[in-house]
Amino acid sequence: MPDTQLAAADLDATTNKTYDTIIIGAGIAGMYQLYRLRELGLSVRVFETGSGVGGTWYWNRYPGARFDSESYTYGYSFSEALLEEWNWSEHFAPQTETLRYLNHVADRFDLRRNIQFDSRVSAATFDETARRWEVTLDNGERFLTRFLITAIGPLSADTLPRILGVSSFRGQSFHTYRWPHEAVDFAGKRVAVIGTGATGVQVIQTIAPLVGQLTVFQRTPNWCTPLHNRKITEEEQKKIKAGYPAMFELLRRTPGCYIHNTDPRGTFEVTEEEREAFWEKLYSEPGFAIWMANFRDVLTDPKANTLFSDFIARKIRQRVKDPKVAEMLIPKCHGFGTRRVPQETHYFEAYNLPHVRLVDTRKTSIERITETGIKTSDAEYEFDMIIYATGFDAITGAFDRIEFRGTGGRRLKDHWAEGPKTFLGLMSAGFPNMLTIVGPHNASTRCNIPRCIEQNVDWITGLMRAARDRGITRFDATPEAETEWSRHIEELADGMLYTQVDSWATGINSNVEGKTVRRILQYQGGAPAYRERCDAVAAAGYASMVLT
Ligand code: NA7
Repeated sequence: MPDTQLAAADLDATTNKTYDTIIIGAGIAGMYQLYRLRELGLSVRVFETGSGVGGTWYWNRYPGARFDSESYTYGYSFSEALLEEWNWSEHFAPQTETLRYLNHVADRFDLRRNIQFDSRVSAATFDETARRWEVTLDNGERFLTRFLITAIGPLSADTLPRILGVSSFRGQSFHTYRWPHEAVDFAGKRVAVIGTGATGVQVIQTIAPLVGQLTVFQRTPNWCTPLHNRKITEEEQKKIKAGYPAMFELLRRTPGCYIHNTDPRGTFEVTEEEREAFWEKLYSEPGFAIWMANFRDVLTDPKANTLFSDFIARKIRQRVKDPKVAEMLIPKCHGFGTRRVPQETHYFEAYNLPHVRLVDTRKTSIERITETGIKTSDAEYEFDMIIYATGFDAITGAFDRIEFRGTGGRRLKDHWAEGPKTFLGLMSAGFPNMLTIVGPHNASTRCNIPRCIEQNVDWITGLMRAARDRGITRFDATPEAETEWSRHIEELADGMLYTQVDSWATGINSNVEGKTVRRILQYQGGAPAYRERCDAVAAAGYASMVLT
């Protein structure tokens, strides 16, 4: 690759743009990775598309955006002082508070001096001879680095619907991920929301009381359950702080690093009365208990899953006054928990408001966005605002948007064309010196994500330390290790009901060319088993990798 070598020499001679490590992304993962690598004494540069830190929490400023994980389980665990000084105000904090927290972390650990904001990485090419990456920003600036770490997020490649006329609408329109920094006024407005995933649910329940008229365009209903959020009292605050060590120890043992753990009983091992009482209790509990602490077979045994789905359907019928609307809101094509469970606060009651209406786009499809609103197969609606809560090209989409080229100029996008191929979800054979925090095949996308981010980062930091101490200038996963890990990922997902359902977790996105085939993108063995596998590789001197 003579061009690259020439370019590298040129950069070396004329600029001061060579680093030990470049990190792409200054969200929760990139910030923590930066902190750890600086401790090792490495020169590090972080490139961040946004104008501030926070990633997900920087971008998603839509009304109602908040945690579904208990706030105190979500914050970083690496600094006792940070844990001690930060007070979460609610059990499930809103986006504004989380962004404030991440800014506090950036200030406290003086992270900004190594972060270059407003800088989108467009390409990264491995130079085989020099054993390093050349990283290009979309303004053409180039940098060299021995190691490249992606911290680009699993849900950061937002997608607008592929509907005719999206750009022709003359009113206000927003994708939830690209929400403006300025306040948006809803008073008296005729508003459309397209999409009823976890994001759409948060938006709808929040703006329903504020708007003049709300029309929700729903293609697939989801099994939403109550969040039961509330303020943290002073007494609770003290208990949370005193309980941090025990809580983090618990989080290390649960499959998804949540404070909820699967109930060891099977659905049919208890009497009907016990079952109903247990499910009533779960329905009244905060957060994901209902998803994560349910009977052990609810997500694997179709009969158990149907029975529990019927329980939730009854709740929806009780809460939505119009029986026809209630039926529209009850999923018919997938069982509870086989897609991400949106957590709601008075979501179903929003549909009892006289100015809120629900349109089923499977019955009356959206034909086009017009200058003044939305035209479906049976009506034309006028709106002042359209909100696209239409989700993301998940997990691999952010990788596809950067031109990664490994050995022999091979594109990562091509290497992953039939689905991701990775070792530990942290690297891909033929892409040496590159590590993917929260990458595909990694436990983190089925996890209380900062917990798995910390695991990913700590493991990578161990590898970076070994590289520094042993003078390693190149590492790569072997193709055999990659094949074995990718097979392991498939095996773990075998028998899981979610693999039979279309969702972002199975790689489906109707708005992206080619994302129509379900794939196994996530590690399903649980975070503790994943951690053990990673630790074993490190303990064996990075077995299954070639280090030179
Ligand atoms: P999701 O969960 O992918 O939801 C996107 C929603 O948008 C979903 O209801 C889609 O319907 C709908 N959608 C997408 N394209 C269209 C078109 N063209 N027409 C009609 N409806 C459409 O994304 P979210 O942002 O809600 O959540 C992502 C994750 O962020 C979430 O799981 C949390 O972990 C945080 P579909 O279901 O595809 O029929």
